[in-house]
Amino acid sequence: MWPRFFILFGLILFPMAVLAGGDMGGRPPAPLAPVPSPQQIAWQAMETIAFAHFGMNTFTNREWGEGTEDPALFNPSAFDATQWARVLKDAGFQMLILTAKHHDGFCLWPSAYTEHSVKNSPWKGGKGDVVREVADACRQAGLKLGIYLSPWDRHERTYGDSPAYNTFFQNQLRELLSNYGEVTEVWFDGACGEGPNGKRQEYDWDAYYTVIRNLQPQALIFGCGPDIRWVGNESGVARETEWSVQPVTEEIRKRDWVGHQRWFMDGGGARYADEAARNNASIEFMWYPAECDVSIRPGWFYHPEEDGEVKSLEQLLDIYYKSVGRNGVLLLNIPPDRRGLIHENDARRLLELRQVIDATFQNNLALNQSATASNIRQKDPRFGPEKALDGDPTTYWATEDGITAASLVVDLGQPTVFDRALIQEHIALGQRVCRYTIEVLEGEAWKPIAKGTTIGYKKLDRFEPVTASKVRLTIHQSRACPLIQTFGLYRTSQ
Ligand code: FUL
Repeated sequence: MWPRFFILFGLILFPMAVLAGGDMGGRPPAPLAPVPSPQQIAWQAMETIAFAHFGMNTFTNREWGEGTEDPALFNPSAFDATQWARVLKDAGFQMLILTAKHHDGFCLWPSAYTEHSVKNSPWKGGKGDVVREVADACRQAGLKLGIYLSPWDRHERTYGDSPAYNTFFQNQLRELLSNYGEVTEVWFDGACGEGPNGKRQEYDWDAYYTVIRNLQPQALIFGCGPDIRWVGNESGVARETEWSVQPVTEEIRKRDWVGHQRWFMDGGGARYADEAARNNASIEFMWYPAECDVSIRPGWFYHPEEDGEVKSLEQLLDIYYKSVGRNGVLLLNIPPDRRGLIHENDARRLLELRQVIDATFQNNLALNQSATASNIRQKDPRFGPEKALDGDPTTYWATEDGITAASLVVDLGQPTVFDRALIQEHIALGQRVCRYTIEVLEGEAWKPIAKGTTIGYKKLDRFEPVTASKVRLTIHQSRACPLIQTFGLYRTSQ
């Protein structure tokens, strides 16, 4: 009887159960559309990206060039892309986005389609290629490469003559996307002016996207593009409510990127479902995460008079908490100087920033502590609350389908001091949480220490140091059953 049962179980019932969707347990939650692509997930996990505004403006001490500058002015005295890569890598960046061409049209690579480039500069006798050296240095240091190519070009004669300029622009894109290895992000700026003949350029965005998708299918397109959105300001700060789930607006459909930018400046990123989805079930949504750009100095380009105006550690930390800590990616600009180096002041500040971030988040006080939850998906330990504390990004605490309010209690075992909390959703299956609270148990009563709305990839909360042994995370509202990948508690060293 028993041996026969084991044979029946082993050969038939167990495989059937596995095939049915779980190893004797419940089914994993279904994805909640829209979900990110694998490239969008990897991009978000970079958390901090460096931006380098370098070009003609570096030598003319301007922010926007006219396009009439003499290429002879471009002449860095000690250009060294390996120094950039070393500093940025040590500062924890995962990618560098370089301004291959800014609005003045001067190209940092020897483009075959214009004379306005490094090839007519004295630097390296006209044989230099900044894009090549930066691409090589990044690859060697293990940094990804992104390219900023300004659609607005104040030098190019064909600008404003739409079809001719569109061909020119696609040719430049082809050069950059064919000759420098893998490009992970293509950054399209929204600034745009009149052409020399007074006409306005009609950009052929779809043709540009086709070039990118053909040559670098894994690359993400920022800004005037479908994959990553501008957060809506240039201070590096996301909103307290920041959805990666966004309505596909008329502006996006029509490629009206100016109107689209206005939407985000007006707070579009916060408005996902609150107004749109609930009032209009037929609305279409897309995964559209926010990138938060800001410069470490007042200007985007290097100006010697700003050497003393590098943002303070406190300012940069605040930006970090308000970008990475609010479901955004931080794109921090560090403009190389006239030598062609990252200035010492900027390099020092970047390292200080990284040291504080690492020191703060290296020791998760909730890691592998015991936990209980008000609801566990089909009572299956694979979805238990301890999965939010195991440090494993592939596992998460999940509730039953239809349970959109629930709480998790961590038992730290002893009174513990902390002043930072970290929450992550398992975004591969969609962004869900709309509202949450974190509380500590004081005597018999739960006392709130942080409240928030969206979580998404990562939410960081700062509060005064508190001592507690029991901490509760309550999800009050969620688009579907919440999937909490990480709940962490930390103490700053300061
Ligand atoms: C803006 C540009 O006009 C600035 O010069 C800078 O490149 C910034 C990142 O984007 O729109």
